[in-house]
Amino acid sequence: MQDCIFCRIAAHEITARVVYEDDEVIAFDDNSPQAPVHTLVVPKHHYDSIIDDVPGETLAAMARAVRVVAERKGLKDGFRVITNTGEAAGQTVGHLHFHVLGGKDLAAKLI
Ligand code: IU
Repeated sequence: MQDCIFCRIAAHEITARVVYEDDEVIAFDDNSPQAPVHTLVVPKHHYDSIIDDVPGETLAAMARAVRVVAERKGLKDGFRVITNTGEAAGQTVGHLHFHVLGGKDLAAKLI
């Protein structure tokens, strides 16, 4: 989708700090980090959110990318993965993405 910012990042039309990339997904640092590590895992194909018709292969590729991001960011003590779904949940970019958050103690509260 030409007007989708994450499609444009995936196509390298817009610069981002890429942490990991393969044929299916790209992972890059959030430009407004909410934790010391805040990386987004994004499928290259456009899906609106997790409740779009997302193939299992794509979800598996995203899960693999989460693991690589955690390794590359040194998140050995744990981290959080979230995907906001819909405006009421705070989804501001309408392209499926997982937030990988870590680098500080997240155990005290869920959100
Ligand atoms: P959300 O769950 O849809 O609200 O998450 C969108 C995230 O994308 C949010 O954390 C933004 O800071 C982040 N982001 C970005 O990293 N680069 C961008 O160009 C834009 C948003 I627009």
